[in-house]
Amino acid sequence: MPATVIVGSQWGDEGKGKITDFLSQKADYVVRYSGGDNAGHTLVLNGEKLHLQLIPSGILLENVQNVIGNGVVLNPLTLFNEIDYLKQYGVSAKNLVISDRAQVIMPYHRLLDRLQEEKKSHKLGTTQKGIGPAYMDKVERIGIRVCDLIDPEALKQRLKTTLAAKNEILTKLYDQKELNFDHIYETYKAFGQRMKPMVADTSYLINQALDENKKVLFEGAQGSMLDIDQGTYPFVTSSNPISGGATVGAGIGPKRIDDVVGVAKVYTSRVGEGPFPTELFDEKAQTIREVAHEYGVVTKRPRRIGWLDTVVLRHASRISGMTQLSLNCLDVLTGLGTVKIAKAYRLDGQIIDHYPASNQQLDRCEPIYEELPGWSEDISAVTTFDELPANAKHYLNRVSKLVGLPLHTFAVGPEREATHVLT
Ligand code: 2SA
Ligand code: MG
Repeated sequence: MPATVIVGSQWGDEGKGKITDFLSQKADYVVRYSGGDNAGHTLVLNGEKLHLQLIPSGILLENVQNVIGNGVVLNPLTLFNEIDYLKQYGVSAKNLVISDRAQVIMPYHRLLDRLQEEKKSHKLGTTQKGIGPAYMDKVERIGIRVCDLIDPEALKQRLKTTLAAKNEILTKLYDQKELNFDHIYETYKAFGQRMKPMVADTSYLINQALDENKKVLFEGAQGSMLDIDQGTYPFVTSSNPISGGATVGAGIGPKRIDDVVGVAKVYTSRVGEGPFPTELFDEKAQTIREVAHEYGVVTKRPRRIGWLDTVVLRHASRISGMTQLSLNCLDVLTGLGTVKIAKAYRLDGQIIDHYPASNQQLDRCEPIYEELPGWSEDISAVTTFDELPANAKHYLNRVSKLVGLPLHTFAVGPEREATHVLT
């Protein structure tokens, strides 16, 4: 696996951080390529849970070079908070490099994210981290990049123009007070100077590493169904979490990628608004939410829960060219009784096996389920596929068949050690 992309196959929180952490034991580089501190990656270190929002999940391993790529929108405040947080656990951030081309999340982005959400009649349920507004500035070409942040003169010039435009919006559209230039400038200039030793042309570094046959993992954030192009628009994030996002967001050519690992939970969760055909509202959903602690890492919101949807998984596999599947949280289904998998939808009397673009059509889609017998044996100590109860094996095989991807790993708990590779 010289270059492997790890992609969420659902609406985020599939356990990508754990798979990245697991695979990064053999990796030389771990690269974040999209999103920002809206991601919530949970890692387990010596039995203790660690939460990261921005720093790549390979940071727990000393020999791994961690990279924040150009496709990321970076909040310096979160970066330094996480560096200090990791220090408390004895983890050093000396192996972290930041792209000089990454966009910086500024205070007005956070503010505008909240104000925009408050004003909307149909809320998106964003994480309010300023992600959308920062990507808007990138596309509008008024963003501040890391290379500007570390250069006081460039920062002054860029901030002057952009802040004037933002203040106009804040005062005229939202009835807010103007933000003070000097305060932002001084704070962000200081951030830039602290960040400077970590900044590099990361595309150059990654390509060089690949030339030397080093193993590079590209760590996806959010999930395929939150992709700005291929997800449940407009209920999506503002970046491309899919594998194509790794080429753009890390500065590598598409032919560089060898494997694309799709990560999914054996059920579905979603946080925020938007379509969710297999959503459950009964006590099974409640049980799953409590057993698996399905609450947002960043916002603490309870996540919506539903059955596994292989229409979603096939869509995700197709748009990212997935080569293998990693299935997490098998233990969560233990003792639930009969389990269901959606294999197609019924739309206006027709059976369809692909995910429609139109939200109006999605509202009319009814999942067609396959019911499978459950299992009640405790599987938390299982280490090989063969040791699993027959019904659990059958379930995994069925998912793999319906999605059309070989199963790469399955996990029976949140720890790194609870993830097992199929041989
Ligand atoms: P945003 O903030 O602009 O990216 O929000 C747009 C939509 O994307 C969803 N989104 C997420 N969904 C699942 N997990 C995410 N990360 C955190 C986590 C979220 C949290 O790991 O739990 O703590 O709530 C994530 N980030 C963005 C978001 O809910 C909107 O639907
Ligand atoms: Mg998450």
